[in-house]
Amino acid sequence: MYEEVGPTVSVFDRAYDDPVRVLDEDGEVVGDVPDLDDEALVEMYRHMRLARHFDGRAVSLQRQGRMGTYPPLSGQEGAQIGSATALAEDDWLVPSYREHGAALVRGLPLKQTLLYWMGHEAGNATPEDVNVFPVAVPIASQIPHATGAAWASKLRDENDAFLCYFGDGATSEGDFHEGVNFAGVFDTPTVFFCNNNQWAISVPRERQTRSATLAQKAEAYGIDGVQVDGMDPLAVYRVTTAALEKARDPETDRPRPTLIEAVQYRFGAHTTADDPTVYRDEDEVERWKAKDPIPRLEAYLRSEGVLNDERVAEIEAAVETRVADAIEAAEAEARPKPREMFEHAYAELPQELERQYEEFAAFREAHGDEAFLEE
Ligand SMILES: Cc1ncc(C[n+]2csc(CCOP(=O)(O)OP(=O)(O)O)c2C)c(N)n1
Repeated sequence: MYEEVGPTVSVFDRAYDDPVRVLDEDGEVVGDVPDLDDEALVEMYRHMRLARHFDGRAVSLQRQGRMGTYPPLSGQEGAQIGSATALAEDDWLVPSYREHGAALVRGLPLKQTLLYWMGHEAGNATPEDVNVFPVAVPIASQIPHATGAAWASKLRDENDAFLCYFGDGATSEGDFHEGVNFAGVFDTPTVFFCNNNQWAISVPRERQTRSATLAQKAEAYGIDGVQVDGMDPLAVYRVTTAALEKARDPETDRPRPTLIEAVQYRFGAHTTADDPTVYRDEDEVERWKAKDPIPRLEAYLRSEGVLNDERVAEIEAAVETRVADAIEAAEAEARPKPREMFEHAYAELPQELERQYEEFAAFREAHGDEAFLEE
């Protein structure tokens, strides 16, 4: 592979089907522990607990009719928090629609994520100082965006890296090929992070591609590809840190992109509009739940004397308060006006959207929708 990329190259110098691991399923050390101090490790654990609790509450809100469709992340906290923790302050995070955990590490307020899934256009307005791209629902569309933005950043000598997330299903899209190929040719500072959670809604990983691994797709683009145990947050941190360093690489002035395949599982439904019991067995879910990234990191931190019952209880209480406060703040916002659906994408509404709006307005009026008529 690429010899000039510096001391972290060893993490990429392995078979594509040999995932990098640091902790086993019981939290025992089986690989090189990354150089993180105790506070940073606790912060990682805190973020994972926060993401998990937020997720459970968000699903409940949707079930109670207090939120629209929501894509749960449980099971994927190790991949999200481990990778986002590796970002430097000025780096950029380019999410799909499930990266609520990664985004909170970057400082996106939980209220913002709630507003988005509650249907407020304001949920799309990322604060100026938060380097997170908007949610991308069209599968893989964010991949060429991440390549293009990274290329622009390189041309401006900004030395920032772009971490782009997508699922296993996204690797079958043309946008994946175009984005990663371009990155390889133009040496853009992009890290392509594939959350292989085994399912693209109801399509299993085996039906997605004949490739034995997704990591090996990197070979075709002339870049490094590496598999990591995506439910091992320390392994994910280690691999992403190495890839980001290689993406910035001011030493050689030659950034190189990387494709990371984080092998993991989504414990819940694809979204709250999906019922996974019709396409996957409970046994499979239970097998993966034994690899849960949260107890795994907790067991390690307890064995190192970094966490104890008291500290865990404190974190639990703080997490619950933070999520409750965010829900209260989001629900205090006035409900979005239906007209907002048609705004923001264009400075002036194109004729076709104007026609759709008129039709929609007539429908609402015919049904005596008072709230709508108040506008
Ligand atoms: C271009 C496009 N085609 C189809 C869809 C409908 N769709 C939404 S999610 C999804 C599956 C995505 O699976 P994957 O890429 O593995 O991501 P995951 O949600 O599992 O993280 C599909 C087909 C879409 N959003 N965009």
